[in-house]
Amino acid sequence: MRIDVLTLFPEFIAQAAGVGVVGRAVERGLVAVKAWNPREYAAGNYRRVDERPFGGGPGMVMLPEPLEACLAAARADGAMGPLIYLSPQGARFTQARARALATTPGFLLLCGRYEGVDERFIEAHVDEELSIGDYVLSGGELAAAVVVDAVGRLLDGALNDAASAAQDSFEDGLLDCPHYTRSERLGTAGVPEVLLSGDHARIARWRRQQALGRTWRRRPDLLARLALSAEDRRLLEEFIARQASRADAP
Ligand code: 9WO
Repeated sequence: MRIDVLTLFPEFIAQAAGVGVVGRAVERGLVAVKAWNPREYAAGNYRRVDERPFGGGPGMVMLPEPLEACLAAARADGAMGPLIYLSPQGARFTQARARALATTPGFLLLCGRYEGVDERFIEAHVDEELSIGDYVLSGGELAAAVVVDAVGRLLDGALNDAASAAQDSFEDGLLDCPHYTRSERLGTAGVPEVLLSGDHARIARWRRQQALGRTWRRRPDLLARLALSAEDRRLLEEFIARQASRADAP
């Protein structure tokens, strides 16, 4: 797959795609991440990429011409797939959207700066607008890095253990269960006894119950969208009953 990013800060994207699981996916040739700087396609000695908005007001707007030339260069180089603009006005980027993008040959990400991008460029060239959450950043680069990371780690062969991806939070619509490692005691806090039992079926049931219970407690909106199996409902009811009987239940 290839991901092409239009950004005034290409080194930001190179950093994000150079470390960890996604960095390894790049090394393994599973994904190529290429950044394109509209400034290199801007006219004149000053290479202006922004202008004052028509109608007045604070801030600046990204000029459409450098973006069009930059996009044309990326497409001519083989960039493929939809052009996605990262903005607070976009549809929410979800694990499901990450999963869908991971099955495609590629896509392009447009990072805005200043007050945003001239609307005519968006109408002419942008296929989709995505938001990673309800907050305003100083530019689209952090959001683009989030999309590159969430998609890159899903590519076949990116994670060393194929089972890891299947166990992710959200892959089954639930939050993750808690995890423990050495030491067996941390101050006065111990590890749940079941995890030391060696009984793998019991451990799997406990983890499933924790995932269900945490989702019920922290993200009831996620749980409401799921059709739980009879066994899941039993595990969740047991979790709820147990926490109701605990004086220290949070
Ligand atoms: C800047 C600004 C300056 C003066 C007056 C009004 C202003 N509005 C903005 C603004 O919203 N700038 C955005 C910065 C323009 C598009 C790129 N930027 C951005 C993307 N901020 N936050 C995102 C983003 C992207 C995806 N998900 C969440 C947030």
